[in-house]
Amino acid sequence: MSKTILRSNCPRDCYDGCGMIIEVSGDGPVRVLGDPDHPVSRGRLCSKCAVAYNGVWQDETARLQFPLRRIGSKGSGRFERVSWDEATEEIAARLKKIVADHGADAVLHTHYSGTLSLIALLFPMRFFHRLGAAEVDPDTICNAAGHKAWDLMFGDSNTGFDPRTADDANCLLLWGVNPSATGPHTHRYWFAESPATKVVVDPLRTETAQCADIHLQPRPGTDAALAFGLLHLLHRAGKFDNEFIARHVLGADEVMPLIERATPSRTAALTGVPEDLIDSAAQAYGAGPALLWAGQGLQRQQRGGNIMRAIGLLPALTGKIGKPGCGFYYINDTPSMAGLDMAAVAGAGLLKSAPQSIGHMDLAPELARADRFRALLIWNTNPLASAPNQAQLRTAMAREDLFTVVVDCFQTDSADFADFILPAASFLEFDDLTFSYFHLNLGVQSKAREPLGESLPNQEIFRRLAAAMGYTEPELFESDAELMARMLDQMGIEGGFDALQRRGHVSVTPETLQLYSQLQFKTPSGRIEIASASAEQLGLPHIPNDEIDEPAVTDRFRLITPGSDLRMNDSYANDPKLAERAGVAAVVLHPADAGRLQIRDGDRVLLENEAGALELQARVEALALPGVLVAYKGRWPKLEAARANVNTLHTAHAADMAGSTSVHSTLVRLRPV
Ligand SMILES: Nc1nc2c(c(=O)[nH]1)N[C@H]1C(S)=C(S)[C@@H](COP(=O)(O)OP(=O)(O)OC[C@H]3O[C@@H](n4cnc5c(=O)[nH]c(N)nc54)[C@H](O)[C@@H]3O)O[C@H]1N2
Ligand SMILES: Nc1nc2c(c(=O)[nH]1)N[C@H]1C(S)=C(S)[C@@H](COP(=O)(O)OP(=O)(O)OC[C@H]3O[C@@H](n4cnc5c(=O)[nH]c(N)nc54)[C@H](O)[C@@H]3O)O[C@H]1N2
Ligand code: SF4
Ligand SMILES: [Mo]
Repeated sequence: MSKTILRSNCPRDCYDGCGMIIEVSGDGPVRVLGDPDHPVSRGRLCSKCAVAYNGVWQDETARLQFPLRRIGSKGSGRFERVSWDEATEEIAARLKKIVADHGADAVLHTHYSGTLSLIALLFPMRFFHRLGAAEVDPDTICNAAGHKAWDLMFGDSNTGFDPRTADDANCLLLWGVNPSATGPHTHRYWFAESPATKVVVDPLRTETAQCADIHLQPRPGTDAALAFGLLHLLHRAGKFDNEFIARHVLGADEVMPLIERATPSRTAALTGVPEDLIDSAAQAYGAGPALLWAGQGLQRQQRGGNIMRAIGLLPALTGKIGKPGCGFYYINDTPSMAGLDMAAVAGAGLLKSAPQSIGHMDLAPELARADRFRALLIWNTNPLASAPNQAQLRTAMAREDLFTVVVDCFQTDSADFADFILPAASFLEFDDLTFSYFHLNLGVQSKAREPLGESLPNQEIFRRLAAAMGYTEPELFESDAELMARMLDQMGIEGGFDALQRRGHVSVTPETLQLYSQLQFKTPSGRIEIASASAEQLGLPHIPNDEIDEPAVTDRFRLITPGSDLRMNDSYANDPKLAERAGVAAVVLHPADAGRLQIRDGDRVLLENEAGALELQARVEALALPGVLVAYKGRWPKLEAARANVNTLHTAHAADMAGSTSVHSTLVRLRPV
């Protein structure tokens, strides 16, 4: 049979945004490979997608294929097949009654980044805007504290540096980010191949840390003190840019006393990082053009916002901004940088008033209340795996009077609690556009096969729901073709979809962008605001400070639960090959702690705190410092013997800014079983 080759791009929530080629022969399964012409991925997919895209994503027994209506008790996973018309009509009838009886904000929806392909990500928002539903503030599960901190300081946290400017950098400083797992091609090529001096700050000896010239391994939550320690040495070495500070920075003098007291010995005592390493890192960062990459993992701390402000002082006071090889990065909102009006794609005009919003840290208790939310719509996310307070959330979602609809490609734990499950088509089954939030690339997503069973792309599902609700606004029914044409036009991509499909991807600009070269900042003063009146108005400190988290007391461990190279958040847990590779759920503990507690590799141990308890297998390894435990996120509770994952231990304490998660500050007790 003849084979067609299509170019496409990976729409997962990942720094890389890899190019793919898809071999299509006939109507059935397709073969998904890396695109050799893609500059980031250079012909390879990561190990998880190479398996899962040719595995569970195309497995008819694993994928949801038909709309389903619950017949068992909530959580039992028993459903019957219904038609799309039955499903959408019944859902609409229930929602209309709830809106009539209790108001539109009795309907809550929660969504995140299950797919980042632009239409499937944004179009469903039109439905919720029209409805006036309450929303779970999406970023509070991931990166809201960091956004808030740098919005206050730099006026923008969605524009960083252009990674291509690394060619001009002397130093790459990666702080609380682990691309060896979370952006594997960026790790392997952009980072590992760079001739710049590489500095990594991470309490774990990750592969990225191992590949660095200098690895600073602080106690978790002490990063602000470490930043001030580096600033102390940079100042002493005459590396502050006083002219830059005078013109573009507000409040530098106010942090000087903190910088002066941050001597190497004090910093070493607070952070656990040896003085000579602090000195080497300061020299590397001070030596010339340098890039600072602040991870999303970094700010998932009880003081995550302050930490982000403190490390933002490095470029601000050394003036390493707006010049080749200089800059700071948290997220690049690449589509907006290319000119896309994201708010318009999301139908912001349909909103009659600002929707009610709650944070993820409050989801479980808010859903537990019978008098607040009567309906819950879940799409592009799997909260029963990813959200805090798992046990309480499960109990709340079992509420018979909480009308629940889940839109997903797979029957997740969350889906088991639905009254209706609506099957979503996968990225292999419809055309769309993709982007990378690190590299400034936009890509095509190509339909390579028909949707499995009766599954439909998110956007079509919400068109049908809008029709069933009796809505008539044309925006709710705009076709993919119309949307696509306008999006390509706004982003200046010439030749339309077909031309993009032939090329696979485009860069926002052919030449390296020098971001912030105008040295204009979207803060109230137009300068970098170290001292921030806006922060004060929010009840936050006027300036960043050097405070650290208390070291965990002897019987408590700090539990870090970062991304694994075998999972994409909570996706792929149901791929048999990846599940086999991941093995049983484990917790890594330091040999010194293991010795003290007489725990051996392979022993069963119990982790416990006020949110819950979880039994795991001990792995004894010097991955983290003593007192720090590591267990990877990304398991489906329903596939575990304990019917729970690490978020059973996630206590939902909010970080210091934006009500965001502080999951890497979780404290637990540990004992042998
Ligand atoms: N302990 C701990 N917990 C964490 C974190 C941590 O570091 N530690 N990290 C947090 C972070 S950063 C995040 S972003 C969250 C992520 O948590 P989730 O949003 O729950 O994780 P994803 O795996 O991205 O899940 C998205 C769901 O979307 C589905 N999906 C994929 N494509 C489509 C589609 O086209 N349409 C629809 N409708 N669904 C689709 C997938 O099948 C999957 O079930 O987890 C958070 N939870
Ligand atoms: N393979 C894979 N890739 C992914 C994901 C995945 O689950 N799997 N998730 C995607 C998503 S949604 C996101 S948000 C990104 C996140 O990707 P990253 O920004 O890399 O975030 P994490 O993996 O949570 O954590 C990064 C590092 O922060 C470190 N860290 C924890 N506490 C501290 C601290 O106190 N100080 C310092 N300096 N470091 C600390 C952790 O040890 C970890 O190595 O990755 C995306 N890519
Ligand atoms: S998840 Fe990331 S590394 Fe894996 S194929 Fe997709 S973009 Fe590439
Ligand atoms: Mo995330």
